[in-house]
Amino acid sequence: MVYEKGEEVEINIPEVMNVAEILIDENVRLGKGNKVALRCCGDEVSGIPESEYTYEELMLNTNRAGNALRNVRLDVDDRILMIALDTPEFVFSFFGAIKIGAIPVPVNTMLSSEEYLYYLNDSRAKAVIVHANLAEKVVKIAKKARFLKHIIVIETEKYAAENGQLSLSALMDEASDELEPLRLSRDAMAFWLYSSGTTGLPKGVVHLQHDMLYSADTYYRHVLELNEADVCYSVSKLFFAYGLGNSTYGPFRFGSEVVLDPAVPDPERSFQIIEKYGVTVLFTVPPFYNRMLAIEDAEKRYDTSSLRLCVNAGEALPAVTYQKWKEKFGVDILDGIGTTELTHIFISNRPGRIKPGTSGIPVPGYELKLVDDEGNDVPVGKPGKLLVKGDSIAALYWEKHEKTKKAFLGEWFDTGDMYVRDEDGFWTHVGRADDLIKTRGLWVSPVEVESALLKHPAVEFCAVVQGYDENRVGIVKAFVVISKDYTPSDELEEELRSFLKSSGLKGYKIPESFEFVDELPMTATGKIQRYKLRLLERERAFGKI
Ligand code: 3UK
Repeated sequence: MVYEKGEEVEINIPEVMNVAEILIDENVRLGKGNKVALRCCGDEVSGIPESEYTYEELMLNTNRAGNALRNVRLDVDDRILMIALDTPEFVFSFFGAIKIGAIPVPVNTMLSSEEYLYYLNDSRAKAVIVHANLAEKVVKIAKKARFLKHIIVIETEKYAAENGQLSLSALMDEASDELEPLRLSRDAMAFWLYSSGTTGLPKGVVHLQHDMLYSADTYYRHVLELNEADVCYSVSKLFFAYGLGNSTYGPFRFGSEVVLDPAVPDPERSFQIIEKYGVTVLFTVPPFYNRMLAIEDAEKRYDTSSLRLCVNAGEALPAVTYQKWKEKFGVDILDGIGTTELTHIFISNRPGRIKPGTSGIPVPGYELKLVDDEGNDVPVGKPGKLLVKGDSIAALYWEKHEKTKKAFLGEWFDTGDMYVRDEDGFWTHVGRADDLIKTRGLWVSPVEVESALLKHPAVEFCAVVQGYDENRVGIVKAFVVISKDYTPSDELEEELRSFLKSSGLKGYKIPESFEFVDELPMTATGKIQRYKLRLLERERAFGKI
């Protein structure tokens, strides 16, 4: 049976607590109030200035934000949707909300009004905190948001609050900077994140007070060994579980410094940020490491000598990317797998113990198990579905009882990932057990792409699966059986792409690769067997398992 327990470590979580107090105020109490906690690079496009805050200023602003929310009658357990760019205001309001027991729910800043309406109603949010340049998307649907009372706007130098909206900075100016954090059970609800699946609507992942602390005291303490000298910079944004840890609770737990960048990610800009702020730990995803590697002479043009470690998550890091990066910049990339439900990373390579192409070994404080479809143990060397146990697992999917029962199995969580463990104890990701596709760090459901494709007269049948580009980075791949009146050609491929685009499908969901085939693998009942195509693509990119 494949079962492994990570190193046992002591994790001290109080029975009664407020996680914002532990992560932020504790630094001031320990005499680190004058140390820089946050720097924001600023962004001209949205009119966000450069800024800098010490731990004491972070604490006081968090208190102000908490009081500001209370002053508009937000209180314990009230959900607050956050559509905010990576700025200090994000951090103040996220932890300010937690300080009064309210529940911040950060979501992707690039979604549509309709998607925000779903999140507002599903979470029953009483307020939304939104950057002024994005507020229009909320205003459009505000009347349909059944529980929404306040639109609180983060103003910038270019964008102001409009009629009927509240200004976060105005509310904070009027609010006291003293706040006694509301201490609750270690098992009280603290924050939510949303996660999508192959079918159905996104699921609210309900996290508890102790979850961030558990991740900080396992992964960030024992794998990254963050300390006061570290300067953390995450290209992945705060609204992703990955970015949230990298740019808040991970570094805050150890009094490190964080660099926030509100702008759209750009590899040249990332090198400038590393040099300017002396970044010591860089966090990003495989496609972005490849974009950084493609910048010519970056290793000569920029001083990256401050980097002591780089971290990869979101998708498997190809061994070639690891090697190229190490040759060019002389620093390791630690690949590790995390999920929104686990809060953060639970299998990871360790400094000095890296096997490129694998996710590494269990993080201290976590246990791993591989099972087959029936839940039976699988033998060593064979792929199985990964279950994980550890105290940062979310409590449930909000009001999605059936999905909750399938994924949260007592102390274990079913990740939906397929893994193999080798004799050296390293764990390799070999794909998803479901049909979900990951590309550019984002999820794509094959069903959505297939139904859009099927509307084109040339498409008889199709199957959309996880594919890989020449760097072994995840892409969307479409297998298409075309109708009699059409012949396969590059033009047809282009036509399908523009057809999908005009149907309103988001750019990252449009297949990067098309393959025209005579038939698709089918079950006896006529169901397309996507998993066979998925395995084929994997073997083409990585060879046989
Ligand atoms: C996949 C990986 C191979 C895997 C995340 C770090 O990505 C994060 O969370 P999501 O909920 O997605 C989770 C799923 O993504 N995955 C993530 N990392 C890797 N596959 N190698 C990897 N290194 O399918 C997993 O189930 O968006 C990452 C920290 C917190 C996170 N939430």
